[in-house]
Amino acid sequence: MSETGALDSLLHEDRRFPPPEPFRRDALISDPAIYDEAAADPEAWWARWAAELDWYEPWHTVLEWTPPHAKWFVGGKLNVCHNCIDRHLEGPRRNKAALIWEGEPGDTRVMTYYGLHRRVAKFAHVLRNLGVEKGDRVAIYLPMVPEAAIAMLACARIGAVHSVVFGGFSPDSLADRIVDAGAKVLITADGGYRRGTLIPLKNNADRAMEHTPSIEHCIVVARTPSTARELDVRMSAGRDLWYHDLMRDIEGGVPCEPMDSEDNLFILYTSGTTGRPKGVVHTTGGYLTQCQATTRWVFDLKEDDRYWCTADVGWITGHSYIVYGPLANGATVFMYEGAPDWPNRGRFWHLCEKYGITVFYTAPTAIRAFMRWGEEWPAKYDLSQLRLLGTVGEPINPEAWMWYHEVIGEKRCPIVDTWWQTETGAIMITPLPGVTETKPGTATRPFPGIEAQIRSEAGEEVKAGYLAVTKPWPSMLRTIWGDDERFRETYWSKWPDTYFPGDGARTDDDGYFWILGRVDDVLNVAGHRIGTMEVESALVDDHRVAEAAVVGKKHDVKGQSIAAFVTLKEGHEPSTDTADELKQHVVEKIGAIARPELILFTVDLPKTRSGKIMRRLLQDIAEGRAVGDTTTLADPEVVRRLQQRYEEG
Ligand code: 6R9
Repeated sequence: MSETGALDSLLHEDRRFPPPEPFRRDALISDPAIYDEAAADPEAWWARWAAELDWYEPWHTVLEWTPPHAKWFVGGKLNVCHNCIDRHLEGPRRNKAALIWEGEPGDTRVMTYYGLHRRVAKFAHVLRNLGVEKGDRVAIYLPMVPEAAIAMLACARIGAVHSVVFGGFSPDSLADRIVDAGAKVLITADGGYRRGTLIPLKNNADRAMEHTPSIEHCIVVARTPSTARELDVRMSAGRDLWYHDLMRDIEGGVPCEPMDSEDNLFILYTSGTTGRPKGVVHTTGGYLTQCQATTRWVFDLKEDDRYWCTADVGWITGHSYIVYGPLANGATVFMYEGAPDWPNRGRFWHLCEKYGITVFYTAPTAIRAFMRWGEEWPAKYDLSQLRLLGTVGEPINPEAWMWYHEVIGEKRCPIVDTWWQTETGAIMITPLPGVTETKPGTATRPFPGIEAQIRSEAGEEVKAGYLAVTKPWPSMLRTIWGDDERFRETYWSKWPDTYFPGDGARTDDDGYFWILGRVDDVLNVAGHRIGTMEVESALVDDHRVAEAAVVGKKHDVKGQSIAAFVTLKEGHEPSTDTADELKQHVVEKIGAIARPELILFTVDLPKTRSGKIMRRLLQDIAEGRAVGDTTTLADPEVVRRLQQRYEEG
């Protein structure tokens, strides 16, 4: 189907799903009046949410807005760890499961709020003894084990700023992030499991630490059996310390550090349009307020739910919807270490049955993989405990939505398609499951208290154009770590005082938002954000490559895959081996998530007369479409040759 054909059919999607009556009856929110109430005075509205947290000192001003810088709950003091753990200890949640965890090999752990508190308070003490002070940065490079959450919360407890780096990133990517943040301590593990093999995290960390002078200590969690000799873990005396030794030797925990509402909570790196990832900075009071509010209402979270978000804690979804949002609500969070297809393609559904999961939050790319694996896998398991389903990370195509609704939700569960970003910190556009009539493929409406529009380049409100967030919101990023200019330039320069998220969108007759995907040079591969320039830099880093241009290519399961057009330097010949080596080079430079699926060698790249590579044309070629307007090209012949090569395979 042509691009416009696909769009038309999307916008004529007229299947509608009002909240199922039994769900609506029990939902926390079922009255649409809530939208008007919030819109009437968004600041007062958010202040009511903030008041649900424990504060050591109240704020004097809800919002100070000096665009593009916002401060929320100014003057207030609180601690995120206290709000996620300590305050639940008074009362029945003390013995409630906070974290239920299963490792890929099938090992399990359960931590009550009491047990989580004890570990976090002790580990916070460990960090402090190692000289970590309020405001210091701590890098976390862990698999999906409870210690990842423990480490994040321990940082929050003492006011250290964590920077979690996804365990799939390469040593180079880890080193770049550590250097940029100036982290003092690195927390990692000997290894982690992925589809039955061990990922050598400590070895990766060692390679990274060759380039990170700021690191004073590396704390290593023993995740794998001591018999896993293949990992060959080496501990450098003085620098490297085992987590279990430190925890055994420490006596007692430390109390929570009262933090200013605007003190930094964490940095999380994400891809942008340049080769260098940006450290998105989130602060304390506003972030936790919006995490708590959205987790409770979007997921209709109740005391006895078993909640599972399948993201990795290395991404924002893991930060806000595995750790901070659910724990702030005193929920029971299920956490799983491994892949959905190990040891077989029924693993997730087995886990849903085994743990009685009631609320399940995953990504469209996973849903498309499940569809492809077939209905027989979920059919083997009892999914009757599920009552609400969510998606995040990329637009969900209506077919995948319908499959999710029918096969996993058994037509009983509302689906919340949630649009948001690393930068927004928490959910922004989403149905409220007891209120909103959903349609497959749309994230529907802004959450109460959030204001968004679709705008033209010139800033007029239009039916199709760019998504814009028109009012500040509590969990918004405050800046880019060490680069406020880039913060202004990237998000606030398109229109005055308005946030530009980088997504295209359309609206329909109901005023619903249909998010169409990135309009900048950022790819979305299996829900992971990857900058085209990052991949291009990794490619030209190979001594044979003269120039590279990277584009996204439609992919049935991943949404997009990476296609790279590469010109080689004089004296190097294109070959399948070279293509494979270049793919591997990208994996080593960035990580497996950035592996190009296709490398096409070319003697020239299509450029404008001013020398800009025309990625749009390359994307047309990669996706096998008729090539668009070539009149601005310096040499239209280049495109013809490329297309020919592409068709020859
Ligand atoms: C939370 C997260 C953000 C980008 C965002 C957009 C895409 C996320 C979406 C969606 C359509 C949704 N995106 N959710 N597109 N519908 N429900 O994914 O953060 O990794 O920073 O990615 O993902 O393009 O701009 P992040």
